Amino acid sequence: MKALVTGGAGFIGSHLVDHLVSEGLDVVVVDNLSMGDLHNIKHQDEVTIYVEDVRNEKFMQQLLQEEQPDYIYFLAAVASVADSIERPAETHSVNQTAVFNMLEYIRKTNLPIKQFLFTSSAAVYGNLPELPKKEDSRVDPLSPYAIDKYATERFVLAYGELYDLPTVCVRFFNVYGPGQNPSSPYSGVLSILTDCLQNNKPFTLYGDGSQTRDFVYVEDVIQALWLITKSKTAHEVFNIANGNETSLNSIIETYEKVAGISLKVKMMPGRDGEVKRSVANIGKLVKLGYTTKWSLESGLNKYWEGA
Ligand code: UD2
Repeated sequence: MKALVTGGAGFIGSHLVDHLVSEGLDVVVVDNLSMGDLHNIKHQDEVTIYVEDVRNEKFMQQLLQEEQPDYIYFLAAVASVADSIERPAETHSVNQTAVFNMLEYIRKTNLPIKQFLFTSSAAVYGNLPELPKKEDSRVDPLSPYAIDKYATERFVLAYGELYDLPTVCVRFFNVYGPGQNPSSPYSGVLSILTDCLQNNKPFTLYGDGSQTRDFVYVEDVIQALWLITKSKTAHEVFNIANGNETSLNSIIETYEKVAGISLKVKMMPGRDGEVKRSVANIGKLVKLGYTTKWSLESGLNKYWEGA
């Protein structure tokens, strides 16, 4: 069995690649290294790696023909709400057009895939008051990022239904853990907090810290992705999260305790397009056998030990 992972050198992608290798799959990675780093992949010498952009349509078509993957995990993305507001056209070309082009090629060539998994985001739910978010909760995408993710989900699911392709979508909530790049202001808040605590840098807090998120440790995310693949699920959407709502203030406090360091905080106004509260109902994933192995505290401890 062969798996193609786009964005396979990125934070979540590289953990997935290592897991797929350990499950005995042949793994092919495409990554333009815009945020990713090949060193993230532990099993580098057992993986076929292409440093390319998923927007290179010719290249992607040739790759699919030559490699004939059974599983495709589409993780390549401009993975930030704030970044999508700065660069909406570029975000769109990666987060929607590149995925669409691949689906279209699979359809036209009848490529015999076993599962096409698209990674969407909790951003699609926006700021509607119903909590926790279920996969069939109303959506209200507020940013170019969220709109692209939601529209692409619809393409992925419609292609699945209309052309009988085994497609599935997942909505990541706030994933954290080793390998998350802290270098961009759009990086995950926990990678930035880790960098600040480690290097005695001031942390910029956007808003008053009362915004909430559902933080999930990357190993649990990989568990979820692999369960979805093993279950041969198609035409479905799954939340991938921990199922707990935590405010930014509370995560800062917990992380300060874990690290035994007190953080210097600089306050800034909240970011545009931001979601105020976010927490998932993970019941659908639990039905597939998902159990969260990492609480926020144990996940942060593990992350801090390895940092
Ligand atoms: C996450 C995802 C994004 C999208 C979104 C869906 C990451 C990196 N991004 O965005 O791709 O799926 O969820 O809702 O996982 N913050 C600070 N200071 C900082 C950085 C962040 O205060 O230096 C705040 C930020 O304004 C936000 C919270 O921390 O309120 C979490 O920020 P984030 O960038 O980690 O994730 P989020 O939820 O904006």
